[in-house]
Amino acid sequence: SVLSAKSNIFAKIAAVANPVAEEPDKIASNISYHAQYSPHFSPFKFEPEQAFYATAESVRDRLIQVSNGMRLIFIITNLIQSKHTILSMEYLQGRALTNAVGNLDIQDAYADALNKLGHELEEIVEQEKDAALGNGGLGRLASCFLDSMATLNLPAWGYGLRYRYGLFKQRFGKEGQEEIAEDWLEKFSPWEVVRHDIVFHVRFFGHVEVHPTGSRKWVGGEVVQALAYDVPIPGYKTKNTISLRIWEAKAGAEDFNLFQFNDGQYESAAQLHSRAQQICAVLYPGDATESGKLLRLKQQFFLCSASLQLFSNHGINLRTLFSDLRREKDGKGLRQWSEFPTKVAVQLNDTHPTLAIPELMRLLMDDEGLGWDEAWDVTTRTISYTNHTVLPEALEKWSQAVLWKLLPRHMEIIEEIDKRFIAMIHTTQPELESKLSSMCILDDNPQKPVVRMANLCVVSSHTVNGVAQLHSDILKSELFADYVSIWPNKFQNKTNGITPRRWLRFCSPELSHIITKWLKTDQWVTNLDLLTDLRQFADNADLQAEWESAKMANKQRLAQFILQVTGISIDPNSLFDIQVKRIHEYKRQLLNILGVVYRYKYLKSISPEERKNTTPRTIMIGGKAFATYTNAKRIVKLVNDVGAVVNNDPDVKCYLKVVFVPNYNVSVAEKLIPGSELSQHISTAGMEASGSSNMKFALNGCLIIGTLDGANIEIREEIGEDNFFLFGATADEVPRLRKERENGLFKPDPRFEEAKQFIRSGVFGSYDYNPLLESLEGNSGYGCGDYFLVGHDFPGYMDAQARVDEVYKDRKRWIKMSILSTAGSGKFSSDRTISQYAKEIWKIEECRVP
Ligand code: HBZ
Repeated sequence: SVLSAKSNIFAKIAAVANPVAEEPDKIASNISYHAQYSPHFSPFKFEPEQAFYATAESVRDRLIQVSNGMRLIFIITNLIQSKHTILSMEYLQGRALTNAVGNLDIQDAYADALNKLGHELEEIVEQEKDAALGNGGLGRLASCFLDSMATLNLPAWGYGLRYRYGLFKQRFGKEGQEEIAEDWLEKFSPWEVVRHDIVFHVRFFGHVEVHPTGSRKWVGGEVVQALAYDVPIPGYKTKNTISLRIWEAKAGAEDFNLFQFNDGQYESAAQLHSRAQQICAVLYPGDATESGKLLRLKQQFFLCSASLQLFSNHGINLRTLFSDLRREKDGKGLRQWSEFPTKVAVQLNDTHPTLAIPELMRLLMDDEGLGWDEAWDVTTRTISYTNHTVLPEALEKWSQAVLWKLLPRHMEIIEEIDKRFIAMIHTTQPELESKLSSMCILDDNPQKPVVRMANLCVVSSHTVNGVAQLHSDILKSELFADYVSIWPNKFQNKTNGITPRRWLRFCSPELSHIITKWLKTDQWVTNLDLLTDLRQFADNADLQAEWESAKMANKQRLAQFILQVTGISIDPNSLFDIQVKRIHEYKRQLLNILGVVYRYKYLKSISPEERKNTTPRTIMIGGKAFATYTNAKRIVKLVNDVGAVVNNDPDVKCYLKVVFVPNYNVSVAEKLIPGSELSQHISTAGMEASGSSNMKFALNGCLIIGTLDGANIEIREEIGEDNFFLFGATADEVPRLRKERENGLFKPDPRFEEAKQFIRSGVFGSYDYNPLLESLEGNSGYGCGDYFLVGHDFPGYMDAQARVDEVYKDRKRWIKMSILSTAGSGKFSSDRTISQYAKEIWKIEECRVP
């Protein structure tokens, strides 16, 4: 009866005439309406900035309408019970306008409407600030997944935090990178819908009360409110619009101490408010201090607790729904709880939301009255975990002492999970007893007792997956090897993917039109495997000519952009060679720049005539270094210093340009990737879990120079080994090579020594690069010199680069390889990845809105 009453209300809502116009004239008047009635700007201003906000609000009307329609259908058809959830501390959404009008298929109408109002859509979209609520691949992957979940009509949402300051803005001073707070909400975000009807209480600190019945309750401490903001995520040409729900932390009016305020104690009066605000202030606050660590843990718990208390995709509280079901049936309510995992799936995006495990146990036991066994059964069938890294320093370990203080009830539950796991090993797998000290969850090392979050995830999840085949194999053979004999079927691979909408259809319209023309269908946008049909035309002169001119148009646009942001003029006829990603020693931007240094030295050493026979190159490197990662910052500085010398050297500047692309983010990637011809994915083998920009470049017809690491291996298999510039040690050779180095058996290539020496000679300025270069020699902080094997892979890298130079001279061959790269990229659609998660982990099917 509740549902039917609701249906009546919703039917009335749906009967209201469609408020969103279809024709450009009406859209233009809708945009003008928003400009005029916007509470944010003067109605007499309609500069590009105001035009952007008014356009976005007009598009948002439509998104809300589609979204409400979908909720209505779900409520009437009772599909509402399905709640499949990704919990992620990061989403790297970037800009939304192009994507929204593209997915809703109203791009042309909005472009015409804006024309009528004296603006160009391309110019207006540039006004939008990136939503940078993430820092790298993990966050961007979550955002690609949202696009695919909506496009595939899956009843699945993402949950995250509404950080005020997302990823920092990168600026350069004398000493190199400087970090500036990036306020993406400075004006406001036109996309989010604040849900004042969805507020939960999240507790911190306090203590556990034991009742005479033996039941336990977490009470006291400090309580903050979690307020939901929904960001609608439209699927491509479907009525399904899902949400990214981001939580904001706030304190209530009762937490404001009016007495103290009136007494002039303004700061202490608002203390609880300011403490609540700290929770969502910054993405990855520094964690070198104890207070930093506590804040990060608070953020993680805040996300888990708010999202799990809700269990609700569409505004109905699932816990209430289950309680009702329980009452309605014959008192054997427990039967319904066992059905819970068929309705709810929670995917943990790395270990950051691990606290969802004890929080779900707590809710089920302490609030719903389930016993341990039953709560454990429900929890372990609900939770699954994706690992994104094998780097030991990135595997989270939290201090037991801090956890006992912040979350005393959760620590009791974690202890109990660990105790039962150990008991299970003793009784069923005694042969593993010797491994228990590394397999168990609590590390009781008296110096520093910690909780190992990855172990907690493995023990408590029904499925654990890696993000590329090699990485998943390494998880099974190394990181989680000891668990495989207990749960051989728990471990899976889900090779990452990228959304073809943002990463080809919208960022490179010219190339997209050519593909559609030659395939005689645009179905590839949702069925990327169709790209294989391009293979048959790879030698066709007409396609090659069209392909080359589309790539050239993208290169020219990129050159314009580079000039605008750096003042450096680059030649679109040179080979555009790009490496963009977070700066990390394992990603080996240092290998790239050492190669550049050697190339520069070589170009200086040959005659002007000989230079004319070389392949002119523009090398672009971009990415942010974590604020406290000193060596990464030195690499950024080195790239900038090398660029400053090379780009102004009259002998070589026609043959070599080096650009550090500042403030790399999603919208910058959308300009760089379509204009790229060669991209570098050159990590030490075994260290890059997958990589996903490699897929974006390949999809855009860019050739890859790379190692056998992460998804490079699968990309090379798909596009053909002849179309991939391979070099470097393989993952299974790495341990032996490190050992050899340690034993002084490594003989460096003379070119490697020359490049280092050239930097030391001061050609690139007086900055002290010795600490950086020393990390490639002797004994670095990692235990053996050159832990990342830059020296070992250097000659192979230089030879592969020489092959690139040669092939580039043969235009037909290069273009053919470029077409084959795109043609072989079908596997790397996030639609494929998400279909596999849906089928093999979440066990859900599409819910198509009629
Ligand atoms: O996840 C990345 C991997 O490095 C990359 O290979 C993979 O393609 C991508 C998606 O699966 N991992 C990250 O981006 N990880 C983090 O950003 C991170 C953030 C905070 C941490 C640890 C890792 O505490």
